[in-house]
Amino acid sequence: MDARNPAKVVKDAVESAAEKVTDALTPDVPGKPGSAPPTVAEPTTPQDPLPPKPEQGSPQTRTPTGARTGAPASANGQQGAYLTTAQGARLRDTDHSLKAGPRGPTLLQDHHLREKITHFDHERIPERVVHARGAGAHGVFTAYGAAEAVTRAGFLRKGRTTEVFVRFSTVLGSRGSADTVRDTRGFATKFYTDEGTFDLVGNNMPVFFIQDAIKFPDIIHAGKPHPDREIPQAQSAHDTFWDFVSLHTEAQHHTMWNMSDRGIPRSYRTMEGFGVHTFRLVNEAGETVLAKFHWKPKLGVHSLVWEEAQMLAGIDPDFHRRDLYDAIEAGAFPEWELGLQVFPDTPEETFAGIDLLDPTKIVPEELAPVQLVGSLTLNRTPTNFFAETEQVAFHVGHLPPGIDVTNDPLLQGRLFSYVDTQLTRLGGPNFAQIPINRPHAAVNDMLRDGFHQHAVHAGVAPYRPNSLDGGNPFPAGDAENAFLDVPVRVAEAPKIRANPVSFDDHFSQARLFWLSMSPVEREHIIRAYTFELGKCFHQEIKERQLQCLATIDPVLCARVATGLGLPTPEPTVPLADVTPSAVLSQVGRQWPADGRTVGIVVDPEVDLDTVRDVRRAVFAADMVPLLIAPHGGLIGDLPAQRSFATGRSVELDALLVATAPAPAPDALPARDARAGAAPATRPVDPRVLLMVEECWRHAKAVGAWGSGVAVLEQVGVAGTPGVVTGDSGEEVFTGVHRLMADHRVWERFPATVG
Ligand code: HDE
Repeated sequence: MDARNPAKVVKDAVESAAEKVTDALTPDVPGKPGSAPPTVAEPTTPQDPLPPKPEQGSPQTRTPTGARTGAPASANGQQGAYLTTAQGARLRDTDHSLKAGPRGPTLLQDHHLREKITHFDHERIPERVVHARGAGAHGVFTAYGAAEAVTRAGFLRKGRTTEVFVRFSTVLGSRGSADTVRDTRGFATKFYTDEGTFDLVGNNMPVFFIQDAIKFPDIIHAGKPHPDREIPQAQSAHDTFWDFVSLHTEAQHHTMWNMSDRGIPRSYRTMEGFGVHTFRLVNEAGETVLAKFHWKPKLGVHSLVWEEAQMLAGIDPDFHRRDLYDAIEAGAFPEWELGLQVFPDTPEETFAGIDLLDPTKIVPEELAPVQLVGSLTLNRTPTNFFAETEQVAFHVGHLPPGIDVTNDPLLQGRLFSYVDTQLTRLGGPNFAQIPINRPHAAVNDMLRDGFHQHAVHAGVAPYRPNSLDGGNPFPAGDAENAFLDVPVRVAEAPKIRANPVSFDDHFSQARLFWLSMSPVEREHIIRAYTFELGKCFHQEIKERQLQCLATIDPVLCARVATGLGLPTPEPTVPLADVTPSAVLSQVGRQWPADGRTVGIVVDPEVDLDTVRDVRRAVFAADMVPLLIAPHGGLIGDLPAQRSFATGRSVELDALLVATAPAPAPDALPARDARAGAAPATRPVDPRVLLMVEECWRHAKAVGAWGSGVAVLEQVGVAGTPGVVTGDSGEEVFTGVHRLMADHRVWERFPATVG
C-alpha cells in the first residue's frame, strides 16, 4: 500500500490519467459554473481572481450615498492573488489550526481560526418572513414615452433607459423550498432612476387575499406550516389555510387565481406581473389620474401542469431560478412590457362600478385597456446571490416624483412594513447603503450613524435649519423636481375600524375569473381545489369551502364535492351576473418559444449528421437542445448533456426521439410499470419509454424520425395529436417547433366542463 497522503495519491492518479477529451466535452448549453473551465490538476501558480462570467452583472460601483466611484464592478469583493485575513494580511495556511504540536490542543491565540469560524457562524441573516425563496436578475428598462401625459416621472420619458434589478419569489416557502409549488409569485422591480429609486413590488396575480393590511399576519400565519409540526412546507393544501380563507371570504378571489394554472407558472419569464393596488400619477401640470401597473411577458403567460410541478419539486427544486439564469446565459433575455390601466381621479375612486381602492378586485382589460409604456429586458445574472438577491430591499414607499400612493388600506400598511422588516433582516437602518440598494440618484439626507454606517458624512450640521453647513441641504420645489405628496382631499368622516360597503362583495370577481377560463383551465381549477381540500384533515373545513364554491359556480362546486365525497351545497346568495374577461385565459393564442428546452434522445447508433443538423436548427430557433444518451460523455463527437439516469421529461418543453436505444447497462427494465408497453421486437431502454410517456401525458410536443418512430409506437402515442413523425429530422423539428407556439397540445387534456 502507498504510504503517502491518501488524498495526494488520488490526485496524482487523476492527473496522470487526464485525457484531452475535456475540451470536446465542454458543453455549449447554459449552466457553466465558473468563468473558465477548471483544470484536472489543482492550480498552484498564483493568479488574480477570475473575471465574472460574461452574463453576470453586479450592482454599479457607487458610494454608499449613490455617487459613481468608477471602480470596476469586479473589484467589489476581492483583489490580488493571495489569501488574506479580513484585514488584508497575507496568510500562509488556512488548512490547519495553530496547535501546541501536531497532537496538541488548539491555541486561543489563533486569530485566523477565530476570524474564520466567527464569521462563518454569522453568515446567515433572517430570511424574509414572506417571499423568502426568490431569484433575481439585473436588466434595463426603456420607456416608450406613452406615459408622459399622465406622469412627470422622468424614467417614463420617451427613450429614457434605466437600470433595474428584479427579484421573483414564492410567498409561503422557506428559502430552501421548491420553486414549483402552487403559490402566488412575487415580481418586485427596483428602478434605479435618477430622480430616486422606484420599487414596483408586485405579484404575478392582480388581486390579494385581504383588503386591509391588518389582516396580513392572519393570512400568512394560516398559509405557513402548522406551528406545532411545521408541516406542510411551501403550500396551501392544509387545514389552517382553508380554515382561514373559507371564513375570511374576501380571500376567495385570490384563492381562485392560486388554484388556477397561474399558481404554477412554467417560468418566471412566462408570468405576468401586477402592481395590484391603484396608484395615483401626477403630471407636469399637476393633473392626476389613478392607475394600475401591469407587466406583460413577451413570451406569453404559460404554466406547468400539476403533475409536472410536483415532480419538479423533487427532481429539480431550482427549476425556475435555473430557467432564469440559463435563459440569460444563453442570450434568450427575458422581456416584459410595462403597461398602465388609467382611470379618472374622481372623488369616488371607482371605475365602471369597481372600487379602485379594493385590492381584491381587478378592472377587466376589456373595460380599461392596458396601455404599454415601456419594455424591460433582464440581461445579467447576479454575481453573488447573497450580496444581491438576498440583500435587496424593496419598499412600496420608494417612489419617484410623478407616482404617489392611494388610500388602499392594504397599500397603506405596506408603507410601514417594508422599512420595518429590514431593520432586523438587514441589521439596522442603513440598508440603503448596501451595494444592491444604493440609489443611482444623488443622496443628501440628514440620516446619520447607526449599525453598518458606510458613508463618511462631512459637515457638522445634519439638521435644518442650519447656518454652520451653509444651510445645506436645501428643500427642493417644483422647479427642482421635488417629490409631490398629491394634496388629495380627505373626506370628513368619523375615526372608525371598518371597510367601505363596496368592499363587501367577495364572490362576483371569483365567478368572473371562473367564467373567463377555457374548458381545460376549468378542469385544472377543479382538480386543484379537489387536491388542496382533499389534503385537509377536517370535513368541516371542506364543507365550509364548498359553501364558498357554491356561491361562485354550481358546476365547480359539484365537481369538487364529488371529488371530496361530500354533498354539494346550494348557494346561499344568488350567483353574480358578470361578464367574462377573455384576456384572463392563457389558452388560444400563439407565442414565441424562445429559450425553451428540447430534448433529443440519441445513442451510439444514431445518425450523427442528422442530430447535428437538428441541434443547429434548435439553437437557430433560440432554444436549447439537450442530448439525452445512454451514458454521459461523448456520442460520436457530440457531448451528451443528460444520461438516461440523470435526465427526466419534466425539464423539457418538447422531446425528439432520434433512435430506439437498447436498454443501457444501468437500466432496470421493470423500473416503471407505466412505461411498460407491449413487448417490442427490439427492447427499448425503459427510461426512454417513460420519458416519451410523460411528455405525452403532460401535453408536450413529441417528434421522432428513423428508428425513433418505433419508440413512439411502442408507447402507443404515434399518430395522436401533437406527435410529429417523418423521415427528415429537421422537418420533424419544424413541426414540433410550430406546436410549441401553443405552449401545450391542449387536445390531450380531455375537458369535461364546458
Ligand atoms: Fe409584501 N412583504 N406585504 N406584498 N411583498 C414583503 O418585505 C407585506 C403584499 C411582496 O423580492 C416583506 O423585504 C405586508 C402585496 C413581494 O424582496 C414584508 C402586506 C403584494 C415581496 C412584506 C404585504 C406584496 C414582499 C418581507 C400587507 C403584491 C418580496 C421581506 C399589507 C402587490 C420582495 C421584505 C422581494 C415582501 C409585508 C402585501 C408583494 C414583510 C404587511 C399586496 C413581491 O415587509
